[in-house]
Amino acid sequence: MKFSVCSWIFGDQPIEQTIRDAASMGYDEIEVHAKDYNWEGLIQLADTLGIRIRGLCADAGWPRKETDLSQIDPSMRKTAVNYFKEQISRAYRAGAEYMVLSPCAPGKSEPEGSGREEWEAAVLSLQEIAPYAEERNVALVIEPLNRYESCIINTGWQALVLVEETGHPFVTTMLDTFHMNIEESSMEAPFHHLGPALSHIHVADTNRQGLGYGRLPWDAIAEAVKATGYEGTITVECLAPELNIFPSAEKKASIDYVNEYAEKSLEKLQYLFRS
Ligand code: LER
Ligand code: MN
Repeated sequence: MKFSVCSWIFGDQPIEQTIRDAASMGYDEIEVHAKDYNWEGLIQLADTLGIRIRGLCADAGWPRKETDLSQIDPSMRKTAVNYFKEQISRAYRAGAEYMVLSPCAPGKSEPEGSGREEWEAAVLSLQEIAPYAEERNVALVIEPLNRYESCIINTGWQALVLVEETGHPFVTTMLDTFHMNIEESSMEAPFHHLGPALSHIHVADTNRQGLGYGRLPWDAIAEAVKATGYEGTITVECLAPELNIFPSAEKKASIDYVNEYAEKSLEKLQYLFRS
């Protein structure tokens, strides 16, 4: 099992600093946001520090329609398909093996069409970008997001149906414990249900803080993951608490929270999976 951390949780901190910090914390890998970076330079830096950029996380978000593969407007959907081809090119230039993405632009919680239309548009778009990803050896990992972030795929089961309908070996799926806590009726069953179709995992606690800072049953989750035989990467994706409007004795910057969660979550993962 490899452990990694998402770069986007560190906000506007320079990516080079984030790679250095993740390496010194002891992470095996870093999942980098698919921004317009100098990828050759980042690969070199990561190599020097002994950390690997094995995957990217797509740079997309509502209301940027050009980043929405579930667009029911055909010409806008075409723009989104081209946008994602560029995202895949970035993954290729980064030497990444996978890219996490949601075919419904994150934050699009209401469909513009019937919902079914968005689903069909998403399948078409994935079928169009999958061969492009295959040529570049980048697996597309569909992430189910909670209802406030996606209007078409909220659960592992729905993601699996979408993957099956898309029918391309380079389109796979994953689970994120933060979204699971909102949408799934069990924190264990989806791991068993996806089984070999599970190709990635994101982790954060109930409040999206570090592992152990909320109420998720980490021992049971780890047992479920082990039982599937999953041996891929687990990526930490935790966020700082919302800004508190009440005066507090403790004035701590968001980046300090994120660094603390990233460190403590890695310790927890090592304890759960390696001890
Ligand atoms: C968004 O909530 C999320 O979980 C990310 O992995 C995708 O941007
Ligand atoms: Mn996630």
